[in-house]
Amino acid sequence: MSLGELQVLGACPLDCPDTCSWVVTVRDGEAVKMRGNPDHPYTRGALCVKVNRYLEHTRAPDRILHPMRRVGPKGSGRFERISWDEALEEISVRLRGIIDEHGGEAIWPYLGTGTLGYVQGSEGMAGRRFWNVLGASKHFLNICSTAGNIGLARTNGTAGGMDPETFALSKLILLWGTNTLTSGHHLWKFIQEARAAGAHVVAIDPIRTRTAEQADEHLPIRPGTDAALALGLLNVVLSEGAEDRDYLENHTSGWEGFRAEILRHPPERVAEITGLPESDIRALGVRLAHTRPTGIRATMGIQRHAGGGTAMRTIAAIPGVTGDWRRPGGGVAYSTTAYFHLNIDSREDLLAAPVRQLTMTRLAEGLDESVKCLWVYAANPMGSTSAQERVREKLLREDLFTVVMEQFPTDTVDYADIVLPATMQTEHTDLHAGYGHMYLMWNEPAVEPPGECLSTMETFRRLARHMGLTEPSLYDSDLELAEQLLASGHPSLEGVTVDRLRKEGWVRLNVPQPFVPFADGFPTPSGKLEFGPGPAYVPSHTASAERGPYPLALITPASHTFLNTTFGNNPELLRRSKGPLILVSPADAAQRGLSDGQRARVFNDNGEFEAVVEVSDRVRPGVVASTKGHWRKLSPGGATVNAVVDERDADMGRGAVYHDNLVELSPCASRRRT
Ligand SMILES: Nc1nc2c(c(=O)[nH]1)N[C@H]1C(S)=C(S)[C@@H](COP(=O)(O)OP(=O)(O)OC[C@H]3O[C@@H](n4cnc5c(=O)[nH]c(N)nc54)[C@H](O)[C@@H]3O)O[C@H]1N2
Ligand SMILES: Nc1nc2c(c(=O)[nH]1)N[C@H]1C(S)=C(S)[C@@H](COP(=O)(O)OP(=O)(O)OC[C@H]3O[C@@H](n4cnc5c(=O)[nH]c(N)nc54)[C@H](O)[C@@H]3O)O[C@H]1N2
Ligand code: SF4
Ligand SMILES: [Mo]
Repeated sequence: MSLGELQVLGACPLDCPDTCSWVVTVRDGEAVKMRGNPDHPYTRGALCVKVNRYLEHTRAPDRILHPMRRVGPKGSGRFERISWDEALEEISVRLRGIIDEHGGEAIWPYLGTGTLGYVQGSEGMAGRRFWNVLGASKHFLNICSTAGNIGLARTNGTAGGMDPETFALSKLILLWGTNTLTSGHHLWKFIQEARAAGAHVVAIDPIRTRTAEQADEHLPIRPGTDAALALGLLNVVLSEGAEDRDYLENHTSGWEGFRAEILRHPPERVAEITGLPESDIRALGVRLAHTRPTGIRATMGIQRHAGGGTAMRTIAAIPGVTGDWRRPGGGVAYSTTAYFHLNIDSREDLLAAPVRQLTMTRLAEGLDESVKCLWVYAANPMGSTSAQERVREKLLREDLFTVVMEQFPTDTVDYADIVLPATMQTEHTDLHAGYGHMYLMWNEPAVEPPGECLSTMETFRRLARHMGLTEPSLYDSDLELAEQLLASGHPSLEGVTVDRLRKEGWVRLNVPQPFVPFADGFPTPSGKLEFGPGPAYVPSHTASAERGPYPLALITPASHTFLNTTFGNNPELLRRSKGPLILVSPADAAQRGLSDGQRARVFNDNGEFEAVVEVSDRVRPGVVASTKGHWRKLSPGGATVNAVVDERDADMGRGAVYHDNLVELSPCASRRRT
C-alpha cells in the first residue's frame, strides 16, 4: 500500500435487493478502484456488470457539476450555469410565491429510487421534514413493490419472508417471476449450494430468461395467471394428501374457504388458464407435495400486473398448506425490508394541517393545475413512469415550476427549470439495508464531491437556511440522522451503532441464524396465516381483455445492463444492451413480416416506441418482451417502453402495471439497425 492510500467501505445505493458491500481504494484523494467486499457474507467479493463501472460513471463527461437554469423552451435541455446562491434564491422566491398563492400542497416532492439510502434517499424519505414544514403534498412512493407488499401482508401480516441465505437449505426452489441472474445475482451462489446438495430449481416466467436457461426446468406461463398456477399446484398437493394438517389447524385461518378455491382449480383447468401443459403442472405439484423444504423466490415481476397483489398473496399461501414456514429453507422470499425496524422520523408533527397525498405511479393524472411545483429527486419519471407521452405533455406546462436534483442530464432534466447537481455514492454518507438480505450497511464517503455537487440532505439544509426556516431538526447532520434512524429501540438493532457500522461496514440484524420468521406465528391480527377472505385469482389485463387491435401482451422487466434508467447513458453498457430490443416469437414475427434485426414500431393507444426485433422462441406466441432502462433521447424514435404502458392500477396499492399491456408491432420504414 503506498503512502496516502486508503480502503474505504461503502454500500451500493441502487434499487437492487443485493445492496452490495464495496471497497474503494483511494489514492491521493482520488478513487482508483472499487471492488465487491470479499468479507461480506452476501456480496462475497463480486459486484455486477453495471456497478463494475460505477467509478467510471462518477467521472463521466456528462456528469452534472453545477446548478443550472433553463434558457431554452421546456424540454429542450438548454441551460446556463448559475451559482448555488442564485439557484437557492430563485427557488426560495418561487416556492414562497407558490405557497402564498396556492398553499403548500401545490408542491409535489417526487422522490424516486435512484438511491435507497435511509439518509439521502427513498428508504428514509429524505427531505420529508423540509416538505412538512412547507406543508407540501405527500408522495406515495409506490412505483416498485407496493402491490406485492400489500398482497403478502394480507396473508402473513408482513411482506418479510425467508432470509434469502436460507435458500442454500431448500430442496426444491421455485424462481417465480424473478430474473435472479439479472436483477440480484448474489442469490445464485446460495441456489448453487442448494443444488450441490441435490435441490431441483424451477423457473416460472413467460420469458426464457438467462435465469430460466440455468434452471433445471422452465414453465413458460401465460402472463398474469400465476395465482391460478399456485391453486393448481396446491390442488395436486391435496390429491397427494400432502397438506400439513397440524400446521393448517394450529397456524392458519380461513382454510375451509381456501381449500374450496383450490378444489375449483384442478390441473386440467389450470392448464387452460396458464397455457402450460397439464402434465407439467401435475409433475411440479407432485414434486411440491413431496419435497420439504420448498423455497419460493418471488420478487417484483408478478405484481406489476392487474392481479399482481392477489397473485403474491396466493403464492404466500403455499407454504401455509405444506407447512414449509416451519423449516429453514422453506417459505417465500420477496423482500426483507420489513425486518429493518429503523426509526424513520419524518416529523409529521411539523405539518400545520393535514395534506393530500399524490401517487408516484399516477404522475400524468396527478400533474393537474393544482400542482405548481414538481420537485424531482433521485427519480427519472420521463423514463421510468407509465404514460410517457402524457407525462411529457404535463411537464411542458408553462405554469409548472420544475426542479430536478440530478447526477446526469436525464430525459427528466430536459424539462427542468432549475437543475441542482447531486453527489454520487462515493461522495456522501449513507445508511442502507438490503431488501434481499439481513444486513445493515454503512456507506462512508470515499472522496470529495466533484464540482459543486451536494448530497440530498445538504441541499435541503442549505435551502432551509436560505429560506430562513427555524425548525431545528431541519439542520441535523447526516451522522445525527443516522443515529436517530438506529435509535428505534427494536431488539433486532440492539448494539448497532453508527460507530460500529463505520468501523465494520455492515452488521447483521440480531435475528437467529438460520432465520425462520414465522416459527412462532404470524404478525397478523389472528397470529395465524390468513388464507382469506377475498379472491385468490384475479387475471391480468392481458389475460382477460379483448385483444382487438392490440393482440400482443408486452412484458418490460429489468435490463441486464442498466439499473432502471441509471447507466442508460453509459456508452459501454448501452452498447452491450444491444437495444432497445423486442423479443418476438417466430410465429408472431412471420405474421407481421418482421425479421430478426429489423426495426419495429411497438404501439397502442398510449403511444409508440421503436425497437430492434429479436425473433426468438424465448417468448411464447402472443407475448413480446422488451426491457426498462433506455433513455428517450438515446433511442431511435425518441421514446421508450413506457410510451405504451397504461397509467392503470394493479389490484393493490395502486401499483403500476408495467408487464400487463397490449400492443401491436409493425415494421419500421427503414431497415437500418440502430
Ligand atoms: N440488472 C438490473 N437489475 C435490477 C434492476 C434493473 O433495472 N436492472 N431493477 C431493480 C429493481 S428497481 C427491481 S424492483 C428489481 C426487479 O427485478 P425483478 O423482481 O426480477 O422484476 P422484473 O424484472 O420486473 O421481472 C422479473 C421477471 O418476472 C417475469 N414476469 C413478468 N410478468 C410475469 C408474470 O405474469 N408471471 C411470471 N411468472 N413472471 C412474470 C419477467 O419476465 C421477468 O423475467 O430488480 C432490481 N435489479
Ligand atoms: N417499463 C417499466 N418501467 C419501470 C419498471 C418496469 O419494470 N418496467 N420498473 C419500475 C421500478 S421497479 C422502479 S423502482 C422505477 C424506478 O424509477 P426511478 O425512481 O425514476 O429510478 P431511475 O430511473 O433509476 O432514476 C433514478 C435517478 O436518480 C438519480 N440519482 C441516483 N442517486 C441520486 C442521489 O443521491 N441524488 C439525486 N438527486 N439523484 C440521484 C439517478 O441519476 C437517476 O437518474 O422504475 C419503474 N419503471
Ligand atoms: S446493483 Fe445490485 S448486484 Fe450490482 S453492485 Fe449494486 S447491489 Fe450489487
Ligand atoms: Mo424497483
